[in-house]
Amino acid sequence: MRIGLVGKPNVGKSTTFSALTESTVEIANYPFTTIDPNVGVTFLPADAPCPCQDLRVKKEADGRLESTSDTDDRDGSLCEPRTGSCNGFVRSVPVTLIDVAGLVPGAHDGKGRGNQFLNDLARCDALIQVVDASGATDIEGNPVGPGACNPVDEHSFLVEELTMWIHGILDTGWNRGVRRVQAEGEKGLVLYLHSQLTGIGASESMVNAAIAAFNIECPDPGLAWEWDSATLKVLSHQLRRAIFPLCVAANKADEALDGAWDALQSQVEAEGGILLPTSADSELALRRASQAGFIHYPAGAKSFTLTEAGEANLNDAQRKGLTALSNRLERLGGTGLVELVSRIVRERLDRIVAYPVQDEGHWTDGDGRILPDALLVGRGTTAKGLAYAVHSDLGDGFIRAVDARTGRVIGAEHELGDNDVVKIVAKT
Ligand SMILES: Nc1nc2c(ncn2[C@@H]2O[C@H](COP(=O)(O)OP(=O)(O)OP(=O)(O)O)[C@@H](O)[C@H]2O)c(=O)[nH]1
Ligand SMILES: [Mg+2]
Repeated sequence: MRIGLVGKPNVGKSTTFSALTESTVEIANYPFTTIDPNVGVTFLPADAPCPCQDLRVKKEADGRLESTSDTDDRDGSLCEPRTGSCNGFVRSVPVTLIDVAGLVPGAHDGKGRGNQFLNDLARCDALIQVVDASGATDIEGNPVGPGACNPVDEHSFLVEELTMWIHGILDTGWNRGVRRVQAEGEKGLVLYLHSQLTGIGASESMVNAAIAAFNIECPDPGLAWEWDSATLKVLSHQLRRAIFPLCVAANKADEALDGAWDALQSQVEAEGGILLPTSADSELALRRASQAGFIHYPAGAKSFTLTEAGEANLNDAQRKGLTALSNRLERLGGTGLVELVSRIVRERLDRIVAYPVQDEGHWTDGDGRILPDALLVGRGTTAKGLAYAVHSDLGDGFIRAVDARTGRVIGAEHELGDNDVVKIVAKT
């Protein structure tokens, strides 16, 4: 599960990345602060309670475990996540984020940092465009003050650049490539497009969806190898929609005028995307205060409270800063970041969480670790698909699986449900 952060320079991509991955990267108020991509992992709270809740209920009923005490700092959670955490049965699941250099108009012609770095976004399941909702930076990211740019323009040019990136990949060798598959008709065209675009994460069903939309837009396009650049661009636009569904973080919402993102929101939602106002800066400050032990701020919460250490150690300036943050959170209804990524994963990408284990009785791995992994997989993923998601050897050697909740054997093609606990039996 990978999500890429894109947008013009100086909008807060790296701030978003740093806040969500709790890592330190370069952030500054000028364009092209980031050149090499940053890759990291963020953790999102799973929708359903961690299966360790069921395990606790079972163990307590069998008299093998005392009920949770008030002083339990994990609020009853029993699992031992290899990565992420689980408290009060709220399990966090990993999502990889990629933060790249800013994109400027004309990037496909080499402007700014060009668009070659977009290859770093290949194989992302979705892209988040970060826009500057405060409108204080121009289209190239220079901080020039209010009214410098508006989010709709930022979005339009980004869509154009992504389309031109795909166009650039197709344009090379189009004529020769398409002639070679002409005998196979539309099927040949799909296979050809798929082969050209697998490198950027296109699946055959994405290509099919794009061709269907293209056929409606261009009902009589003529022979494929004779398509001119404009026709190829229409196709590239539909391919962009299918391969990289765009959602938007209307960032710097803390400094934006009310309604600054309304027009863009309608546009993005009309295309099936999601736009939420965000304040990456606030999320970063809150995560840092939480890491320092001064506040309780569960990821994505709409408010925070001071810890005992916070009450005892914060100086006046820090208290003032936190009060200002608290007011911001109230006004914006949270910083929006975790909510945006969670909604993309759930609504746009339709992911479920599966828990692979080695011991179907104790729900542990080979080392006795309880529910060590929580994997986000696509709805419709089969038992064998999960085996491949864990490790290709496990997929190749797949024999059968066991639904650890019911103890029933399930076959390779069995579709998993959300929150399933699954043992995979494979040849080694
Ligand atoms: N007011 C406000 N400022 C923000 C917010 N998020 C980021 N900033 C500021 O915006 C500036 C740019 O942030 P970066 O995260 O470096 O932006 P970027 O998009 O990664 O920039 P490039 O790497 O140059 O493309 C910095 O001064 C941040 O502190 C926010 O939510 N609100
Ligand atoms: Mg950056």
